[in-house]
Amino acid sequence: MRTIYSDDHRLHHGAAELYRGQLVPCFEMPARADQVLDRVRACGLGDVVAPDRFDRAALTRVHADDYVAFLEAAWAEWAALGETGDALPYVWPAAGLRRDVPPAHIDGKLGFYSIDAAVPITAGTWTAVRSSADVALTGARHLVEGADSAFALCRPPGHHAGARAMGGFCYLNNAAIAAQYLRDHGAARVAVLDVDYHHGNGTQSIFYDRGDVFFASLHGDPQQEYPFFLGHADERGAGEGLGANRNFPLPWGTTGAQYLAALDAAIADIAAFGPDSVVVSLGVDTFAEDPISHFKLFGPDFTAIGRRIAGLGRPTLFVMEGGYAVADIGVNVAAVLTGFAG
Ligand code: 5XA
Ligand code: ZN
Repeated sequence: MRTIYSDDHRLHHGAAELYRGQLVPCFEMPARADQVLDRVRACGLGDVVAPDRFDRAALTRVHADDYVAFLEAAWAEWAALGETGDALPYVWPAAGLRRDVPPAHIDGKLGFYSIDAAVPITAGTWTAVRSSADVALTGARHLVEGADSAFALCRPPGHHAGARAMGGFCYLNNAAIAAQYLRDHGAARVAVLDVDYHHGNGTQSIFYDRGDVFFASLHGDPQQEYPFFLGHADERGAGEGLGANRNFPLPWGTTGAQYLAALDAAIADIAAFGPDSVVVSLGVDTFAEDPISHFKLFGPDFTAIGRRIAGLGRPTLFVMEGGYAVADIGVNVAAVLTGFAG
């Protein structure tokens, strides 16, 4: 299996995030991708290749044009204020406030185009974000060209980013962009399977009313876990997408066996949908020692996840999402990929 990777990810390194009332170093850091790359190389998974460059139009197939324009210009607008630290939102158009008038000031734009404050924008963020999407698109192109699998080592991650909002360390939704690319290049039906610890709210919302892209997610129950406001079991899709969305909210403390039972159900749904290709939002923050998560998965469980996904027998693109136990992230990601590759 080929890995697609770009050093550009290093250009994005937020200084701090708000976590339980304190400013702490960002959990989402460059060392994560370095660890994964090292392990992928060490285990001989396959070639590591650089991404191709794709047109902006590939991004606006799933993201609103004004949102992409905001991301492109955000750092310049922030720096024009004389600021040198990270740009962060601090005010949001919640219930009772107007959403129909996008603000002109960067402080207002940051809140208008975000769901939370876990999205620092630095001088290099847009370059890294754009490259991360190119990494996913290149992986999708490999599938279109006949590969049976590819690993897009994306950073920053993407599954919390909606059509018009960033959040949870995510700016562009790499998995959704890749799924749309597959749809646009011959796949009539695509399934996105999200095995990150957190619900992929962005991916769900992008495809919620579509019957051509099935979305299944296993995640911490939003009653007790981020992103809190999406990811319940009764969200089954809308309109033409009714029945093409499946959530498996799981409680804190979920073990490998419990997780794999839910995964079997998700995979059965995907098999019944009959996708031409599968995109996996691959987060390993389900690991028992992850610092911000509460599941109890260990190494063999990750191998089992890969094996079960392989059982679908479909061309599969793995897209890197979360995982913050930095010393173990590479081993856990490699376990999924080698489990898949057999
Ligand atoms: O998959 N999403 C994440 O790992 C980020 C969660 C951010 C919580 N503040
Ligand atoms: Zn996550």
